[in-house]
Amino acid sequence: MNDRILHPALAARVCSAEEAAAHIRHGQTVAMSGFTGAGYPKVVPQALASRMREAHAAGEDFRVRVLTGASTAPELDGELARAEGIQLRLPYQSDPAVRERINAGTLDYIDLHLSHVAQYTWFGFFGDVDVAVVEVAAIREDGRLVPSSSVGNNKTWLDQASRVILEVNRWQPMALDGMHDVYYGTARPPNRKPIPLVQPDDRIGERYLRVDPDKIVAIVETDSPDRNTPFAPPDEDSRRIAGHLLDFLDHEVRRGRLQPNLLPLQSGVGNIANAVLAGLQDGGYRGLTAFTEVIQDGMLALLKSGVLRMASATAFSLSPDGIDEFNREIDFYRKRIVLRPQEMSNHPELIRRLGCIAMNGMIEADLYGHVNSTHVAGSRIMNGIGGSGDFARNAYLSVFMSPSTAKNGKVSSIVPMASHVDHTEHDVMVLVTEQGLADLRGLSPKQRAKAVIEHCAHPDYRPMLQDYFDRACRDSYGKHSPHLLGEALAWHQRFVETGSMRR
Ligand code: 0RQ
Repeated sequence: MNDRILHPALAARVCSAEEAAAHIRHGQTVAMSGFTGAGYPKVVPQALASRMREAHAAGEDFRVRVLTGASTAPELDGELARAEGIQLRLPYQSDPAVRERINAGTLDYIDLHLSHVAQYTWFGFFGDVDVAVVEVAAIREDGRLVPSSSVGNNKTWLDQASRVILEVNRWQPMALDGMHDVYYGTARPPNRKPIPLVQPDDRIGERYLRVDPDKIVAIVETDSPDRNTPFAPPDEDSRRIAGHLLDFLDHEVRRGRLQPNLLPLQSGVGNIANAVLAGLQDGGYRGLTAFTEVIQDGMLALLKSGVLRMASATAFSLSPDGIDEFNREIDFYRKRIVLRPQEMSNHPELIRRLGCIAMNGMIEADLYGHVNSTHVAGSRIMNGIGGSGDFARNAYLSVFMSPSTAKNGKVSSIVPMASHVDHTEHDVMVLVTEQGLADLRGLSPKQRAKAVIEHCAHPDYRPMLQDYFDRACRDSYGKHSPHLLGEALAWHQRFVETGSMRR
């Protein structure tokens, strides 16, 4: 008896990855599990990529529309992109091969708020979902599924797809069982009811994913690890950014605008986010909570020390060392971590009601506080908006962070006018660079510009920005958010043409 596939009729549907991939055809919409490098299918996408290469060699077109939770890993995004097999991709991606093709104009990409993906699918905005390919830890006797290391949009994929392929991954620890909270109370308007989640640790749903067994056409057994890149130790800039932010949080507690154990934290991924988490370790806080998207290494350490009481997310995003630590101490973490569908982890109404502190990275910010998280020089996509917009617009405090320069100082992350706007001036409260922190709350546009130039801009660019702002205040068409349009865009065009924003 297979201890991971306990449903007798389903055990008979076990097959090879190649046989499973044969259920997918050109032009179909294929919804896959995966959120960061966690819980994505490991072998069916590779078998699909091989079939695509064979079809292309025979002169046939074979491309599919790929929907996921968020970014995945090379075995999924990388393989399918290199096989020229992705016609359209949504929502978040971070794979170099996918990014290259999007920016070359050969792969269509839709960047959208992560909380929107599930409901847009039920609303029919993306058309029919033909096949779901979902990784799970196990199939129970009753046919329900034990989710693996990410939940993402799996509930929606299993519900909406006409056919389902499951990968049962033996590498995923069975001790994950009990960590998930899959809420099935969602409905389409006008029949929606309030979501009964009041604290970040509340469990409001079910432990397992439901699926109609009749839709399952193939089950593939795997034993492959999740793949997330290890974090670099925080560099000097990240540590300084973290320091400014932690001083600000202390200040907010002293002013009585935050309680001593803060409010639920949301943290993006990456070097700076990790440095902020590392800084919290020594910040004197206890009993904090996180209501966020991903559990990264830094959060495990905070849970271990008791700085963090619990964390709610939709996925893990752990380095190999983090995975080892998690597996070693899984019983400890299981009591303190809840994994939810991303429509819940990123739900705007929950984020607003819980009062999250949102801390995300950015590519650039402009003088008035508009933030660009996604496009270099207004046209070249980096990753995508991810959950940053779900959180920024609805948070109690929305913070965006970046080093003040990029590309070895040739580019200023503070610009006169953002070359692309993901988060408007209405959604951005605090900007932080290694130079300092600009608290934009309650400031008019011109007051914001002064604070951003003074506190966030790099000294090499401060005079250029001040000069621009002074002349804009004098010559701008309107004096509410003064701009010299041609000149503002010329900063970005200079970078495109010379690789530098310097004059
Ligand atoms: O490019 O790798 O080619 O050198 O952007 O920049 O400094 O390594 O920073 O990894 O934190 O990423 C906004 C992209 C920052 C990320 C962004 C170039 C820079 C480098 C990466 P290279 P860094 P990070 C939760 C929330 C949106 C999603 C989000 C992101 C590369 O934070 O994707 O917040 N955010 N999700 O050189 C030109 C500039 C630049 C620049 C940076 N001003 N001009 N290039 N770069 N600034 C997570 C999820 O939703 C899953």
